[in-house]
Amino acid sequence: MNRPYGTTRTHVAARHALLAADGHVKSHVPGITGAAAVILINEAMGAGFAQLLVTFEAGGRAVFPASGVETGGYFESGGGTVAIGRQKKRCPAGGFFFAPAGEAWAIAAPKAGTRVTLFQKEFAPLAGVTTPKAIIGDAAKVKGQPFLGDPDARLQVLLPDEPEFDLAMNIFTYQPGATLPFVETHVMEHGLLMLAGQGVYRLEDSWYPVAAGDAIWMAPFCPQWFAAVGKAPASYLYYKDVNRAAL
Ligand code: UGY
Ligand code: MN
Repeated sequence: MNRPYGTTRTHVAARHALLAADGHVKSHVPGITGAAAVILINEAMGAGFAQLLVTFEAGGRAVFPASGVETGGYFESGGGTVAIGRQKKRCPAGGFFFAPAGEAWAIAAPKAGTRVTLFQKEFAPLAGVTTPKAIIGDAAKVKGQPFLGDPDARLQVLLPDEPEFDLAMNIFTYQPGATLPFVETHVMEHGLLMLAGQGVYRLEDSWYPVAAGDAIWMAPFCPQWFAAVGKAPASYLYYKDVNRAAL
């Protein structure tokens, strides 16, 4: 949609942000070549994690050495080969992966135009608990469960909800008219990408119209609520920090 000069739906507040695609600006990210990489959310915004959108050209690559950072990735479209340590698999659209801290990982041989969202965070080890393992999977094989009993709001939990994982990556799909059942306020932070459809997102005391392609940051304790609006289902991919002590 063409917007009048000087306007955008993008809004960056102290504890939440809506980032519409019309404002995207590429960054050079070490390790990513042959691709347009946009850093949508990171510490400079006030977040405890980073969210990147990478659009690959044919022959593009992402090559990251082992470090203290863990990465969750999701192929929104296209496809590519993911290698984590000794695991290697072709991911189609809907493919996802988790590369734990301490393991090198790469995306190679992407189809031209492949869009991948990356969530990255410093791993927080938990005393007495083993470190999480690498995962390469396909969201099409993860069944959506009714959220708090609502069959019209379904949640796909892509990574195991086990104490070793401090990062969750989920897909929420709402039938038209379905909503989050209440205004959530929680310590966990979110980074989100609208994958399909449209709706209204409440963030703190503001309500935003949102649609596929929008990204959202919700700081810890940001009151949040969503209603799917329109004739087609709405879905979003989101990040959440999980399974760690309060203090
Ligand atoms: O997992 C969640 O906290 C999820 N219900 N939040 C959200 O969709 N904004
Ligand atoms: Mn939430």
